[in-house]
Amino acid sequence: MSDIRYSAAHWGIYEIEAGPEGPRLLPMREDPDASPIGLHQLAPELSAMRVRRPAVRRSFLDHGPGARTELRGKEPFVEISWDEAIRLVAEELTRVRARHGNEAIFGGSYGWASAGRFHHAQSQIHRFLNSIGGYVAHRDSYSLGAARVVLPHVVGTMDELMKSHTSWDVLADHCELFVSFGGVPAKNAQISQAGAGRHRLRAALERMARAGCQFVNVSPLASGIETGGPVEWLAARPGSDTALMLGLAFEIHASGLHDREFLSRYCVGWERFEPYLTGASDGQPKSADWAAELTGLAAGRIRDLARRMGEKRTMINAAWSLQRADHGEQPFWMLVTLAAMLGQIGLPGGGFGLGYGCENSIGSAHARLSGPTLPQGRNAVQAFIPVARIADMLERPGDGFAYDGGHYRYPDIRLIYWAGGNPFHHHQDLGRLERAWQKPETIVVHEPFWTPTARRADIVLPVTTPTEREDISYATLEGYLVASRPVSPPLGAALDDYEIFRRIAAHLDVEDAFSEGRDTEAWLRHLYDGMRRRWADAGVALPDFDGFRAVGRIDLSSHDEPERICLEAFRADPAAAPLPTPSGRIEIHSETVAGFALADCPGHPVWLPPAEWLGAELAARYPLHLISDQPERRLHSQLDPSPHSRSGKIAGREPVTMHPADAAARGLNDGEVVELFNDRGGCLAGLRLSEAAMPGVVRLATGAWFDPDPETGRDRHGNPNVLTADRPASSLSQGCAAQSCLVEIRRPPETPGPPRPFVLPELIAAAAPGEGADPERSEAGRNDRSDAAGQPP
Ligand SMILES: Nc1nc2c(c(=O)[nH]1)N[C@H]1C(S)=C(S)[C@@H](COP(=O)(O)OP(=O)(O)OC[C@H]3O[C@@H](n4cnc5c(=O)[nH]c(N)nc54)[C@H](O)[C@@H]3O)O[C@H]1N2
Ligand SMILES: Nc1nc2c(c(=O)[nH]1)N[C@H]1C(S)=C(S)[C@@H](COP(=O)(O)OP(=O)(O)OC[C@H]3O[C@@H](n4cnc5c(=O)[nH]c(N)nc54)[C@H](O)[C@@H]3O)O[C@H]1N2
Ligand SMILES: [Mo]
Repeated sequence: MSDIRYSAAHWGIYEIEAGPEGPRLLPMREDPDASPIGLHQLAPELSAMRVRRPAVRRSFLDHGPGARTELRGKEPFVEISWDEAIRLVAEELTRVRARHGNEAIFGGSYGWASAGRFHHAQSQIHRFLNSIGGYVAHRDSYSLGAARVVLPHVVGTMDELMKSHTSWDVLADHCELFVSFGGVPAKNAQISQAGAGRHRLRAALERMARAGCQFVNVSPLASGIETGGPVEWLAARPGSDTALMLGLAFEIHASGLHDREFLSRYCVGWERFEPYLTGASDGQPKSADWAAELTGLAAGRIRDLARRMGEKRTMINAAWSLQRADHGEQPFWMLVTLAAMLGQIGLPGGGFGLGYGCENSIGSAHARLSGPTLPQGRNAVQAFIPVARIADMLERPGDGFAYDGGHYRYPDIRLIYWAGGNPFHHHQDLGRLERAWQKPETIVVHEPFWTPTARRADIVLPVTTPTEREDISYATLEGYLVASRPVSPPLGAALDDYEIFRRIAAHLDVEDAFSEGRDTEAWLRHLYDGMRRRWADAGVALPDFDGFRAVGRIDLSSHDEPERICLEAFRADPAAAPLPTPSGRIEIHSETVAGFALADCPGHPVWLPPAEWLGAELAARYPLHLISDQPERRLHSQLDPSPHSRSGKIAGREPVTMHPADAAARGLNDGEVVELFNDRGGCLAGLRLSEAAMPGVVRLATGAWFDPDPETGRDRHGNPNVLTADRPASSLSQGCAAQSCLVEIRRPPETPGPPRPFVLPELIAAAAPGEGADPERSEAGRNDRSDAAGQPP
């Protein structure tokens, strides 16, 4: 029995402390480097942005589905009772299914939602939609669109690799040279999907540095590896990483430092790749001199690094950002190829990493057990989209698309149902998405907050936050199982996603299929008991559910595997532990991918210049490469209204970082409001000058709530996705390619008005008589306008 109660979130485990002014969140005391992000979850600035009652866009309520869809995001909402809202959603689902079939419902509903595993919104919505005959789903993620598709052809699934990275302990003991493309940013390792435990990155890097490991940061940003010691910065042009890796590979090969035995015993296709590398097949040796032209680095530095890589125990790592780009498959495929040439894969401290620093879990030595998951049932609809093709799907119903060697057609979507994501945060070219978003007849969104996506819905249903619910949190490799407890009661009329879906299911006569007769408590017990049986088989004993709840948290560190080495078993015996590729070996050349005959992703890694990068013709007009990376002070768009996120802004706008020389050339000063623009759109941001950005590169993190000026359409808050291109990584993966984007920056032609991202939409209380009898409509639950009026802009 413990008297500490916990609340778990993607960015950490927090202790709930009762105080005279209400509950507070504190960092878990065992966490050596807790993330401040989640401490602000209870901030009044956030509750002011809550959706408190079900709400319907006015034209939709007055004229029905499809009415004035161009007014989405621009019209007032009418608040209605839960009974009316449930009936409205149920009737819409029934209408669309009867008239167009379940293939007309997009329920992909991508997004991070909350860390709890029962209240996981994606699982809830998919289970619900399956119980009514299915929905159009999405494949892959914005995080790893290109990697998830290409890596199974090359070395194995991304899911498996993420769980089997060589542990930090092994790196500290054996790694002599750590070369990272895209850094190992502590800002990103604050987070692990489903709940970070102890934050370990900082200590791990410092320990490696103390042990004498050398660090090389290949990145447009000097920051991103903090070791307490020196870090060598190679400021290669963004998007040129594959060329640099080829240059390194060429020099390693030319010096005879490549491991022929490893290449023949553990790999296939080296003989197909070698002539490309040397230039025998295309007349272009991929030498350091060739790579120097493309990357902007001195050829001597590339040769020097190649030599050191050939001589030392070397770990080569790539951040996920590299593959969130045009031809994003190539840097990951080439990284594995380069590591194979060094022949250290499966040895302690050597080989490759695909995401050290991207999440706290990567490099962890904790147990890799599978946590509780809500069963989603079977989806009777076959149609799907690669996740980032949403605007394409809405604009081009019936058109074909290629994906992983297959050919498919876009469905004709009439209804979008979203729970647990924010497409007006996560998608590229938001201007295009705004136009495509007008096509469906009906858009239903479950949200705790009035996010840009909620504001662009027809029906918005208010959802509880994770701090208002009991749940089980477990993230693989994080070392804790947490009984997450509610911190405060639901605000306004908010309900859990589960309860909303249960009520709609009841209306549609599928309640038993959806709920199986369980309430939330019964589900938590059921999911826990299933996990407890599975873990018992794996030798991990858990108390019963009541015992778990009583202790609040279970530390799993006695099951750690500190000696974890990626692909160790494969190296020891490739016949006994083959890879899940067609050959069972590392595929430097893939017959399968070659067989797809794709010009933008041939059978082995190649250099293909991105459509937008500093080497493109377009750079004459838009000479700055925009990095839209993950934000330090929030998770994507989550908690952007919090004081922690706001305190990172410049006069209420997201900061854009620029090299002083680029600013001087444009006559711009630190701290002023600037406009970023290209042919797709524009946004305002606050200028921050720093020599940590390489010249020609600017950085505007993602997640500032989209705030288009109604007059100009220009975003006033600093959301980079008005600028990014909605262009797939390739026809292999169709992955998100946000990082390939050129812009220009100037002082805005007119004095800009203030940003208004955190202002509620106009809400009209329904006037129907008798409504006052609705018990949810208590004064406390009303959407009190004074809440919003009291806030800073
Ligand atoms: N330009 C650019 N764009 C990018 C990226 C980039 O690098 N550059 N990165 C991409 C990546 S990697 C990702 S993962 C995506 C992230 O994109 P998203 O996952 O869509 O972003 P979040 O802001 O986390 O959105 C989660 C939403 O769920 C809501 N929510 C939280 N809990 C619950 C709940 O219990 N129920 C319901 N119904 N809702 C809940 C939150 O309020 C929030 O609005 O962005 C992508 N977009
Ligand atoms: N605080 C915080 N942490 C997060 C998230 C968050 O929203 N907030 N999101 C989480 C999620 S969903 C994901 S998927 C991961 C994403 O992890 P990543 O995709 O790796 O994260 P990013 O921050 O987009 O990029 C990391 C760094 O890569 C470098 N970089 C960008 N482009 C290039 C390039 O072309 N070449 C090279 N060599 N370097 C480049 C930049 O220095 C950038 O800071 O982060 C997770 N961690
Ligand atoms: Mo992500």
